Amino acid sequence: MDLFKFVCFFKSIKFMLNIIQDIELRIAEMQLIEIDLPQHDTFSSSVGIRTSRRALILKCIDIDGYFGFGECSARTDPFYSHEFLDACVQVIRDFIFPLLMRYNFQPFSIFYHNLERIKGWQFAKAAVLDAIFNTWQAASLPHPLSAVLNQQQPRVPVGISLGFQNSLDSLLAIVDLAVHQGYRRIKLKISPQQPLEQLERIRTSFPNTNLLLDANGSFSEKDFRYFEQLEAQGFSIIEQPFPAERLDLCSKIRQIFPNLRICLDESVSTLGHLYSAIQMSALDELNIKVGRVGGLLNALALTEVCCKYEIPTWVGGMFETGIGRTNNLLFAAFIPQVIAHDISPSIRYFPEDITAQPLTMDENGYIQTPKKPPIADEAYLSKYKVKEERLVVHL
Ligand code: OSB
Ligand code: MG
Repeated sequence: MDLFKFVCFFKSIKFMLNIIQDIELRIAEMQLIEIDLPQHDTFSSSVGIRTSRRALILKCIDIDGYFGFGECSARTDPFYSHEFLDACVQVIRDFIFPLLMRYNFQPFSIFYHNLERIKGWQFAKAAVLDAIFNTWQAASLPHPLSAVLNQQQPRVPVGISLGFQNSLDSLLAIVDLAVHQGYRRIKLKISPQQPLEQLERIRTSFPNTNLLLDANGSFSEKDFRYFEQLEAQGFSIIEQPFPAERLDLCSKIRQIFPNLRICLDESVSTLGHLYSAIQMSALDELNIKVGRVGGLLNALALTEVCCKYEIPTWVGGMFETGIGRTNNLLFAAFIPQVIAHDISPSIRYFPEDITAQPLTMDENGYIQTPKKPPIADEAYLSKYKVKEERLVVHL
């Protein structure tokens, strides 16, 4: 399909790393603010059901008083990945923050290198790094994205991810609404229990809509018949059909059903995972979530590899608040030739978002690229705050 033709404009991240590696860390405090933000709707997928978003917002303050925000986008349970919010708080408090204190007032690269000693915990690391980078930007120091040579796009094309619905009628209705709102792609959560006739009805009712199916790893080798039917119905892409580590099954269905593209999500949280998936011919596309892959620098490195291998990539979401979504948008604005990123406007998720300026989408399915990193509205933060912990550097 022509739409998937991908042109690579990405320039080496080595240039960017050179610029930021010598920036000295000057951290005075890291605040861990847990909020519970009511959602508009219940969101249901193979991963679980949720009516409010418990989120962890990080505020990093430097010794001159400049500050920046990051969001830890892990869920509160270990049903998407092993990481969950309370455990991330513990990892940040007991392991990442002590490293920060130890390597404070030294070049960033020393801290970043030592961060590798902590195995995994990508969501926790990503949140800390985002907060640090945004603090640099506030202090007029280079942000990793300001040092990337790609052109920043003025607006970002977006799509919506829709959870399970109780009936075919309500599924048809919400897809219709999303199409009319202008979303450039509709992602539907699926599982082996979902009747294929329902998906066929959606496919034939919206013949010109970009539809993506996301299974969150819920299928197994017993379900190959299901994929045969999806391919026959004209579906062209499925996200994370099998559990994260079953790249073997992804390779297999790519051989059996060449018209069904495989997009990976949960399978790839490191560069090593991506290289393994490429070697096994297990993917056609990659959904990059900055949190899942351990932060912006890894996300850029993965983007670069995908460009090299001509694997289309786009930015995924975890139902973030305006903080995480603004950070995601700023990253997405540097990826060219994308059909849509999984980043919806604030109104889709929460009646009240915690950023001062809610993110809005135009009728063509674009969100304007934010001018600056996100700032949380302190009044909203305290309104929805359930817990707060301050980690202070002893100067
Ligand atoms: O698999 O992409 C996923 C949300 C939580 C956990 C996993 C996923 C998702 C989404 C939401 O699909 C996308 C969004 O933030 O709009
Ligand atoms: Mg997914």
